[in-house]
Amino acid sequence: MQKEIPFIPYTRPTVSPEEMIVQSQTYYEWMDKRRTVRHFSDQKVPKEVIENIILTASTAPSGAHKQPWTFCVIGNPELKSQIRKAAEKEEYTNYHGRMSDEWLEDLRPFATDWNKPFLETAPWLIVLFRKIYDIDKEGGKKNNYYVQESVGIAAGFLLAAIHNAGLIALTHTPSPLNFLHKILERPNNEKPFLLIPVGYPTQDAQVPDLKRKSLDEIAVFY
Ligand code: IYR
Repeated sequence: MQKEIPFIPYTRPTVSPEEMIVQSQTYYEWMDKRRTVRHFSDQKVPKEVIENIILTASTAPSGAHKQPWTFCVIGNPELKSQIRKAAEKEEYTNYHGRMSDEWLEDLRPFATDWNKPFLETAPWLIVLFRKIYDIDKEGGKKNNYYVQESVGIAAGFLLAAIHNAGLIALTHTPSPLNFLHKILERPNNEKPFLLIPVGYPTQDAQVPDLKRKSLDEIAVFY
C-alpha cells in the first residue's frame, strides 16, 4: 500500500503581470547566453557546487514523483581516463562508419570528432542514469513511470543550474553508452542517459556562432 501524502497549501508571492514580463524577459536573456562548450580548463570546481546543481536537477517533475534518476559524479582522474578511453573507442567507430554521411555532414559545422579530451580535463563528469524501475527494501521491483520524459526534464534543469552557477557543460552522447554502466558498476535497474562534463571554459574557448530559431518558427498560438 502506498503511504498517504498530506496536502499542504501552495503559497508563493504573487507576481504582477508587469513584473512577470520583466522577470520572464530577464530569465530568457540569461538562458539565451547558455552555450554548449567543448573547451574545458582543468580549473577545480568545489564539490558543494555540484551537489547544489544536482539537488536543483532533482526538483524536476517526474512520473508519480518517483524521481527515477541517479547522478554519478566522477572527479577521480583514473576513472575519468577509463571513461575517456571507452568513449573514444565507441566514438571512433561512430565517426568511421557507424554514423551516416548525412549525420556527419550535419555535424561538420561543429567540428566534433572522436577525440574527447574534455573527459579528462573537466574537473567533474556527471553521468545521469535513468532508473527503469526501483527496488524496494525487500528487493522487490517497483514501477517507475515516464522515465524518459522525467529524466530528460531533470537533465534540462541540470544544464540550467550549471549555467546559473557560472559554469559550462557539454551534453555528451557517446553511443552506445553501456560502457558507463560497466565502469561505474551500476545496478541492472539503471541505464546510462547522458554524460555531462562540468567546469570552466579555457581562456581561448570558442563556440560556433549559432542563431536560435525565432518565436514564429517554434511556436504556434491558437
Ligand atoms: N555522439 C557524438 C556525435 C555527436 C552527435 C550529435 I547529434 C551532436 O550534436 C554532437 C556530437 C559525439 O559526441 O561526438
